[in-house]
Amino acid sequence: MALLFYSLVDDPDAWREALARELPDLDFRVHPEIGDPAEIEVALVWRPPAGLLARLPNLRLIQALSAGIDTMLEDPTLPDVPLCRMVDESLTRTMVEYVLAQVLFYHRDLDLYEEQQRRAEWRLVMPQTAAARTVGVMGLGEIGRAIARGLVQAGFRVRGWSRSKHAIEGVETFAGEEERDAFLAGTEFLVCVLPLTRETEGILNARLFAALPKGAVLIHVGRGRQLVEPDLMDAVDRGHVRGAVLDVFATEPLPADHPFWRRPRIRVTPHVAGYSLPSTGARVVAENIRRLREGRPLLHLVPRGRGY
Ligand code: NDP
Ligand code: OXD
Repeated sequence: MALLFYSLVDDPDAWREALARELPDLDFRVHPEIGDPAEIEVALVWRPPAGLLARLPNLRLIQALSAGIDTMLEDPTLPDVPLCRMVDESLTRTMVEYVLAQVLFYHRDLDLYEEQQRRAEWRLVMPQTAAARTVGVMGLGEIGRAIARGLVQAGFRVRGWSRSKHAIEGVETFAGEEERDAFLAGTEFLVCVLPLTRETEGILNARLFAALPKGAVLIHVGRGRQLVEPDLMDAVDRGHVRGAVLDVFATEPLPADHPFWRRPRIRVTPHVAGYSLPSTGARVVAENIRRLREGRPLLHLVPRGRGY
């Protein structure tokens, strides 16, 4: 069986080695060295260019290297074969670490001290306890639930919002449009870990920022097009939003002349919040290939109509 690997961010050699340990007979081909397209049955991909997968006439499985599959679903030529997301312990763990690091950064007022340092200003701010802070997580899926649990363990008051209602120990949960403003009203630190869909595109907008308490912080690790960029800059400039850390952008890489790079109180990271290590991710991919071969149900199959 031949597999086609396409990614501009993942290391093909590391994935080849990790998959060879699981499936020694797998014919691992790295784009653009496809060979005979008719031999490719599995595509292991991160944001493949539109049209690439349609060139594989015998494709049986599209396995994403990512949790988000939004760009693939936007490809009108995407073959009608099973599409599976990445759900992997290293991806989840790195996301939890990233969000915890950012929440702790603002919780311990490190943004204020960065600004004070620029003015050589020595001024102490009494720290709050974590228990006095409320962190709200938008999206309670594989990753959002783990983030919420990690925040509970770190001592924060945690609430979460999703499409359907969830029960998570120690987390106050909200669901749907009707409960969104109630969720936002009590949220000091807002974490967005939603998938990009028609419903979530542009969700981080002026109306949402206005529903947050003054001085709220945004930690955005979902998808760039969920954010209405001018609305965030306006909310930050007015001081309604204290600061934002953005890991995802409508255009990636973020262009060098984009205002976010130099905007006070907006921090940028290059889509690094989460990543799937080949050592753990390959086990997930190999399991799905075994299931495909044996005709068993696939893991993390994306329902096409749902969009995530
Ligand atoms: P899941 O599909 O497991 O979870 C998605 C969650 O979002 C679910 O709780 C779902 O609700 C909720 N949701 C979807 N649509 C809506 C809506 N309209 N209103 C309210 N809630 C909604 O995804 P993951 O947790 O695995 O990943 C989430 C996203 O995180 C990815 O799609 C990707 O965009 C982003 N990501 C970013 C990374 C980075 O490095 N920055 C790395 C990994 C992921 P319900 O539970 O009711 O279905
Ligand atoms: C993902 C991502 O969705 O890396 O996994 O953004």
